[in-house]
Amino acid sequence: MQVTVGTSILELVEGDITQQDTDAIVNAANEQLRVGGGVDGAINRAGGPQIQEEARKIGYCPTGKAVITTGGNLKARYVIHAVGPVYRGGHQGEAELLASAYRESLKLASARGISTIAFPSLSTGVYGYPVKEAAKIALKTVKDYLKDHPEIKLVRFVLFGTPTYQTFAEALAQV
Ligand code: AR6
Repeated sequence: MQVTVGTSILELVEGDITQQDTDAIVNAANEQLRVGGGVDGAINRAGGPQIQEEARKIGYCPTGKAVITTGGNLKARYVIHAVGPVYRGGHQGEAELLASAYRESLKLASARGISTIAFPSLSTGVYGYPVKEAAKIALKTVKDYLKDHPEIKLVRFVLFGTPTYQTFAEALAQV
């Protein structure tokens, strides 16, 4: 599923983010930038140890922010490590922190001349954010950014499994 925002494309696909050929893929990281499970584990396994070596040198990334490393052996040249919030019921600033994690990743892409980028659904695995709410925030934040930043030509959400894909597809129809 695809929509255009200005001159850019916003796309939803079901699949595995480690296989994407965008300039950058985004990792759902933790503040310590230590390899965990979920999409983080998959990206580090597929990309090799260089990613973690660079991440270790950076050392820390606060929730709502993002840092960038090599893509190692991945098709993508870069991995942007975004730290989404742990969901604690929705009244601890989670929505703004989730939006910020997407926005900061996009800002980093713009600054580095990255024009195509793939995101997973940040915070909706181990960090427990309800997918329906997270999808609306993710899509609105990306759409708003693309309106002002035509240098980003493609944002692809790579959703793991049909239920997550469907939830994003429904949210895209609403935002
Ligand atoms: N491609 C795309 N999406 C994936 C893949 C994949 N290969 N594998 C899993 N997902 P999570 P979080 C989906 O838990 O909630 C780690 O331990 C998954 O189904 O990876 O932000 C980190 O180190 C879900 O929809 O990230 C942190 O400590 C989405 O990716 C913590 O988990 C995000 O799930 C971050 O938790």
